[in-house]
Amino acid sequence: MTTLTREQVRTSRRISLVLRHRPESAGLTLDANGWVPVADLLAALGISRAELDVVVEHNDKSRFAVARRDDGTDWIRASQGHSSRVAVDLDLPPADPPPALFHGTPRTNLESIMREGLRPRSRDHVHLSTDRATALRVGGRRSADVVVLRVATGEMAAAGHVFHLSANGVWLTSAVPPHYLALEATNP
Ligand code: HQG
Repeated sequence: MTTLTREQVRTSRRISLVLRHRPESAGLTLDANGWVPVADLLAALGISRAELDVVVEHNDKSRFAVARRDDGTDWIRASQGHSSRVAVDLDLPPADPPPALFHGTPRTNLESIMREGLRPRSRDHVHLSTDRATALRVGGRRSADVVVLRVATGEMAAAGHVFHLSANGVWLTSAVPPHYLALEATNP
């Protein structure tokens, strides 16, 4: 994968902000499922289609999806990570999770999480990773002292909790009650 230049990373962050959290900051409105016309995004950000395509294609987590509609127009959305205040329905089908998934978080959150479970906080969903290394990286965005929790997703699904798999491989669910959580050893 090509590494993005600093300018391209800046553009990618701006697109994340607009498509997940603050569309109004660019004068845009997302449709009910989080999509905006590519042409509108380009105009709002003052970038070319070629510049956008590089950022979409080489994004380290494939955060954005582009889809062509029947009328020939291209639309773009963030595949996950939206703020709840933007009220986006990703319209993903329920999916059967693997028996266990992982969540990385700063150690300072541990006590509260073990007491009240994982909550989506300002986002629409709790985000779960398929492997410990990814969970460590996610938690590591915020702290050097990260813990990884193992989530008994198989048991949760059996108990009726609903899961979705985003287009870029992140597992999403509404909340995780504490009794499905176990602290993982952090060393590989
Ligand atoms: C914590 C990145 C105390 C939770 C990643 C996390 C991910 C609690 C923080 C995506 C808690 C929320 C999301 C409780 C949850 N008590 N703390 N009861 N429940 N927390 O950023 O999962 O780079 O909303 O552990 O790859 O860290 O943006 O969630 O630390 O997929 O594309 O509250 O963001 O993707 O933080 O990360 P976030 P997250 P991008």
